[in-house]
Amino acid sequence: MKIISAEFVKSAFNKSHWITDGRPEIAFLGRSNVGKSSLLNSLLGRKGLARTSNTPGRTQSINYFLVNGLFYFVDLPGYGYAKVSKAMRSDWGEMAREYLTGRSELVLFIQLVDARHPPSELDLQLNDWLVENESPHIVVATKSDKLSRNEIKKQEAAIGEEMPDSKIIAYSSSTGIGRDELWGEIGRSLKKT
Ligand SMILES: Nc1nc2c(ncn2[C@@H]2O[C@H](COP(=O)(O)OP(=O)(O)OP(=O)(O)O)[C@@H](O)[C@H]2O)c(=O)[nH]1
Ligand SMILES: [Mg+2]
Repeated sequence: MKIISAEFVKSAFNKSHWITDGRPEIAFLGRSNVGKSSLLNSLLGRKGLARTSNTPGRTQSINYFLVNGLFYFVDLPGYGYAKVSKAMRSDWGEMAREYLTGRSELVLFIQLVDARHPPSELDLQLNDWLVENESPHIVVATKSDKLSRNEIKKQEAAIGEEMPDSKIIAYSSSTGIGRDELWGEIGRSLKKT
């Protein structure tokens, strides 16, 4: 897809801030620090559009980015960041659940996992949830620039064994591996709307 425009629209801290113009949405989900905001920037070819950081928990709100005036990329806060308080962790659960179940605008869920490690318990829970709800989704194994080609193959197979009902794409926001393939999937999901 040719990116003609990509702009940050707003941050939502509660339901009353959610966007209501009905444009289709693509959501980025995954544990804190896995690389959601980086993936979004990499797909759009705009380095600093979504804020990224080495500090887990950078993205605390639901952030909307309008692409080509046609659809939204939705950057969600990460889960599983141990250092935030218990209350904040359950807030994530509630806010995410509410968002993920209540949005007919969502045409594709992009679940990120770290290509270097086996999926965590929370990764598997989210994946189960996506599969059970028959939510259109893709699993993106990111940071694969940290692995050799052989290791990528191995990890893809290992993740595939744990998430047998999901398509898996190896990705790197640093090198752009997997970018064309992922755009293909995004394009297809938008055509269905
Ligand atoms: N080498 C490498 N580093 C990456 C990649 N993607 C993200 N990173 C790094 O990982 C760190 C976290 O990236 P973010 O994009 O901020 O992660 P996030 O999932 O948005 O994190 P939260 O907003 O805290 O949930 C940053 O230091 C990024 O530079 C990648 O594909 N390769
Ligand atoms: Mg982020």
